[in-house]
Amino acid sequence: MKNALMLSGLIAGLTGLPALAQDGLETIGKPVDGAMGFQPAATELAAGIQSLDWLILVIITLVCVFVAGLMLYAILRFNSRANPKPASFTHHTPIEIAWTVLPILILVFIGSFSLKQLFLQQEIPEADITIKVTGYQWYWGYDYVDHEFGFESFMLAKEDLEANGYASDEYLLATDTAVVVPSGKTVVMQVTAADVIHSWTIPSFGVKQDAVPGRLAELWFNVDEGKEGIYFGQCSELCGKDHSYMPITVKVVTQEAYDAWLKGAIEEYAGKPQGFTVASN
Ligand SMILES: [Cu+2]
Repeated sequence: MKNALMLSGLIAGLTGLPALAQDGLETIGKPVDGAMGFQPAATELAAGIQSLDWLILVIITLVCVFVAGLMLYAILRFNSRANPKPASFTHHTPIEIAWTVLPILILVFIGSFSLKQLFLQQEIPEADITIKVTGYQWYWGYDYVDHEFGFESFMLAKEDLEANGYASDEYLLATDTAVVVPSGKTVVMQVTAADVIHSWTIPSFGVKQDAVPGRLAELWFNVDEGKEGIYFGQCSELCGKDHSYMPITVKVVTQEAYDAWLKGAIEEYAGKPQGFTVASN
């Protein structure tokens, strides 16, 4: 069965691009009805963001409980019936120092974790694969710059989902062509736009980057090995009337499946052969 799947993936990779490597790929990164919390983390970045979220959730819960407790205590202990003769002092230096220093310490503590995450996201490592993504009203264009080919990616209509191997609840998420990347490799996306500001994101990867016309921003991700599957995202910057209809589909495959897909894509889109290296490498 597995061999058959691999074979069909290989054939699909060599013959028709849209159906490529879809066979046997599980949909991992998509919103689920009624669910709370994050989509499953597929990268170190997403895992880091999610644990940071938990840490901050614990801290703000403690702060809220503490402040609410103080208020309750003040209401019960110092109302006019329980405390008919109120104290008349206006300043209390030790308390003022405490309520200044304590929040500073809490914020520095949070900052020491969140800055680490920010630097991890924003310091772009050396790329194994570079893909330029361009936002258009209302679709995405992808260029595999190492091999000098590119394609455009449009949302699939409801009636075309099944024929393309997607479930009916993947309407507004699935696209006719998908970004294909191998797991365990550093992918750098160069993000820009051709008309208005869009935003490229995959929640499960923990990445989101505004696509601004005339600017080239970068994001990176490296999907954990063993987490091959289909991941969805949606344009995340209001960009006009069809903003809701320019989703993002990323297929994460094994290195072998990627190589097979790349070979087909290079032929189909007349790109540079595999093994072609950019001058700077
Ligand atoms: Cu957009």
